[in-house]
Amino acid sequence: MNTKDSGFSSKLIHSGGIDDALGSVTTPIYQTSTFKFQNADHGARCFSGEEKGYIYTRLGNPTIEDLEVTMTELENGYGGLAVASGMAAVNTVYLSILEAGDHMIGHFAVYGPSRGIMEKFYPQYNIEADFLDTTNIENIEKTIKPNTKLIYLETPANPTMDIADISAISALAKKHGILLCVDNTFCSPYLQKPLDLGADIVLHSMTKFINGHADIVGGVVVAKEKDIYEKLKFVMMNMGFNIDPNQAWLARRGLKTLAVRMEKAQANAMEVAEFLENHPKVEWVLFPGLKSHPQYELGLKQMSGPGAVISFGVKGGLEAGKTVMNSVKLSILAVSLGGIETLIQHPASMTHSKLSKEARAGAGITDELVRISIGIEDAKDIMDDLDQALGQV
Ligand code: LCS
Repeated sequence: MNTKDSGFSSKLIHSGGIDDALGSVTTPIYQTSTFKFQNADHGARCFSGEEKGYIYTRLGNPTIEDLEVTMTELENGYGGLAVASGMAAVNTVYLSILEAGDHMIGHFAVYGPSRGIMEKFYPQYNIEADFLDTTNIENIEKTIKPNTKLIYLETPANPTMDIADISAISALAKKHGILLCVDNTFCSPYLQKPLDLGADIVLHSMTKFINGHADIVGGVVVAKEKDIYEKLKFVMMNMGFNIDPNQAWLARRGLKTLAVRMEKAQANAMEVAEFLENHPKVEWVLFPGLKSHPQYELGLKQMSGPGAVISFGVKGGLEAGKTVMNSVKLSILAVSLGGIETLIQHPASMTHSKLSKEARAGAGITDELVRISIGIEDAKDIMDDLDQALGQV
C-alpha cells in the first residue's frame, strides 16, 4: 500500500510491506544470507545497479528494507539504513561525514559511548571534537572552526534531558556549510521530526522506543538527501554494520505499536514526574513536561510530547539514590530505556561511567542523578513502588 499520504499511525502499521507472493499479512523474515540470480546477466545487472534486485544480506534484504522504508517515511527522509545497534548508527555517521583533519561539535551530555568513542578512538585518525552545552547556541557559534563538518545533537539528552533548538542550530549549521545530525532516540519520530526542523541526518538506538520491548539491540540512520544517504550506505555496507533480518523483523513488529506505547508511557511519566517533584525526599526533577525544566518552552515548540524518561536527585545524594534503586520492586534496576517496562539506573556508575569525572561534572551528570524510563504499567503502581523505595531513605 502507498502510505505516503497516510497519517502517522497508519504508516506505523502499513509502511514498508514487501510484496509476498503467498499473501502473508506481515512481512516474512527472509532468513537468507544470499539471493539466487536468474542467470549470469541478471547477477551482473543487480551488481551494476541497472536492475533493483537483492544480492547478499549485508547489502540489502527485504525484511531489513521493510524496516528502513518505514523509518524513512516516519522521519520524512530520503533513505534509511537499519544497523546492528545504536552505536553502529552513531559510528556510521561519524565515519561517513568526518575525514582526517575534520572537527565536530557535540552536546556534552550525550549517551556516554557516543562521546567516549569520539574522544578516545577518532583522534588517532586526526579527527577532533568539542563537546559543549548546545542549549546555548552562542557556545556553538564560538566553537565553529573552518574544519568543522558536523554538529551532533541528542535532544532531549541522555541523561540530563537538555533540549537543544534544532531549527536554530540547523540555520547556524547551514550558514557555515556544516551538517547537522540529531540522535532522536528519546523522542522517536512520534514526538519529534528533526529532518523537518532542518537536520540533515537523524539516528536512533532502535533498542529503545522504536522496538519498545527490551528484546533486541538495533539502530537506524535516516538521511534527508540522496548524497548523504549514499555516503552512509557505503560505510554501512563495507563496514558490515547491517542489522540481521530477525532483529529487523522484531523492530518492525515493535514499531507498529509505537504511538499507543508512547502515549501511555508519557502519560504515566507526566504523573510520575509530578509525583516526584512533590515528594519530600526528592531534591529536583528534570522532565520536559514539567514547567521547571529549563527549556520547557522550547520542548513545547519542537516536541509534540515530553517522552517518558525522567532524571531526578534524591535528598541525601548518591547514597540515598542507591537506597531507592536497591529498594524498587516493580521498576527494574537495569540500563536501557524506552521499553514497556519501567527501568531505573544510575548514569554516573553505569551508562556514563566511562566518561571522565570532569566530563560528567561539566555536563551536569552529577553523582546523585538517577534516571528512570517509565513503562506502560499502571501509573499508580509505579508511584506506589517509588514511594515505598523513597520511604527507605
Ligand atoms: N543513543 C542514545 C540516546 C542512547 O541512549 C543509546 C543507548 C545509544 C545511542 C546507543 O544505542 P545501542 O547501541 O545501545 O543500541 N543508551 C543506553 C542507555 O541509556 N542505557 O543503556 C544503553
